[in-house]
Amino acid sequence: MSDPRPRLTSSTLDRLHKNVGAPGYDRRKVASGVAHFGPGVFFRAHVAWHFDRLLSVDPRWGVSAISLRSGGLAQALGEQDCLYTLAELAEPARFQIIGALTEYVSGADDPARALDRLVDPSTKLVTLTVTEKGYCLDAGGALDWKHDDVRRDLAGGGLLYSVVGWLTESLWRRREAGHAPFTVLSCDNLSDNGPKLRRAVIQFASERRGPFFAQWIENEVRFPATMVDSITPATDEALKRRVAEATGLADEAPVQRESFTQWVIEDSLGPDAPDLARAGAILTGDVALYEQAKLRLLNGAHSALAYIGLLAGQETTRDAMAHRIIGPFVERLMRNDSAATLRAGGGLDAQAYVSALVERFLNPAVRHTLSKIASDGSQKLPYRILNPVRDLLRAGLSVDRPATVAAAWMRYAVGRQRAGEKLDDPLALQLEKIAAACTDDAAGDTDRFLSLRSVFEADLAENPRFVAAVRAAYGRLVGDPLNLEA
Ligand code: CS2
Repeated sequence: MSDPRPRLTSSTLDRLHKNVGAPGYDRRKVASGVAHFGPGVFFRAHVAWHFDRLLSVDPRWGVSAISLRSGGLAQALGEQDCLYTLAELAEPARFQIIGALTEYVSGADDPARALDRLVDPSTKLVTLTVTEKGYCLDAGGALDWKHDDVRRDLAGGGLLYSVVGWLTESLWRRREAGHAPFTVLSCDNLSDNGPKLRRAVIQFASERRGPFFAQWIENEVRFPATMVDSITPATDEALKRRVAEATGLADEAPVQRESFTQWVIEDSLGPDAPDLARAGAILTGDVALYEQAKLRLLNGAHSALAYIGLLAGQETTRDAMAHRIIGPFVERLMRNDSAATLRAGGGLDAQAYVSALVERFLNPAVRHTLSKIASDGSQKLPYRILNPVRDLLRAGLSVDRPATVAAAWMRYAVGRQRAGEKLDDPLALQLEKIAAACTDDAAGDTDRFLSLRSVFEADLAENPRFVAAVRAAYGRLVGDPLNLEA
């Protein structure tokens, strides 16, 4: 511990500086009604913040955080009574202590404790932020039976690895114990996240425990779709210093996010569910409308800024958005291409949405690194860029700009490989192999990448318009990373 200030704990809360928000409820009375998989920064800055608000009016909805891997924040949060600081990146910044976590359990190190929590009848809701790759789905969105974690969980060796394995096992035990199931709320950037997870769990449960149990899940368990949104840069040492100065207490697990936050939830949480509308969530029958706009406009633009920006030597989303060539290109991608693929009706003003995004990307208070967004491209591109490409092709519209983003991702992979830097992607090995074989010949190189069926399904990889557009864009980028349009 380098910071000389006292550590943030329940007993130091009275030493917080004025103007720092603290839990407005008695934490000793809080019960764990929620279990959460994937307690990374996004969860702590967004999902847990909503429950923190709810706890002021209803103490049943504290959150047990379960990490799927070892280590992580167990020690830091353990030493802080599971308290941490949220820095809201406005001008001026606001700081608030979040008290919604009741415990932090490493599912890998202490699986029995994690399972007990999931099976406990007081756990009514299981939320997840495990990123796209955490769902173990194939390119078509179905459960990937070849995935190592799925295979190991199917074999049933005792330990659990995949999210579908954890959910199936805990639902099985609840049913055996005569407890009602929990509701499962996926909070990741996947289109149709709830229904996709539901299908995967039902398929897995049928193989693992038989069709009768799968049928029980189908009839009894709710998997509402959700859309989550708040730009959440990673925690770094600068944030820790800033938080300690502003609050007067040292915190080893603070998080930061922009002020904007949105949680849209399908209005089918069932009885006995937290009243998340009271915490600021939007409950609606039409999550798809919000989710499509968010994935294609915000996340699509993010990936474009990341790959193109990194090729051109930029560091943050703000740098890339403010760049005289990249910014206007990404704005055209949003306004002309992605927006044209959004479902009509529903009252969403896509152009106003884009204008708000441009402001958010340019927010000087937010330092969001492109390298973080660039990770896991093989998992992100299909939702953000390739699904819109399908719609553009169907409508007979140009796919040049989204194809440029796909080509920039390929060039990014080649560049990392040549620089001897590892790719942060579940397909890193395959991508590095492809990148190593690349010679800067547009046709040969793009063919290699397009042969990755788990990213480019045959409908795209064999579509002459898409292939031609990717080749042309790749060829332009080889010569000049800013040569974005013909
Ligand atoms: C980003 C998202 O890292 C990424 O891929 O695009 O985390 C993005 O910041 C959030 O979805 C915003 O809500």
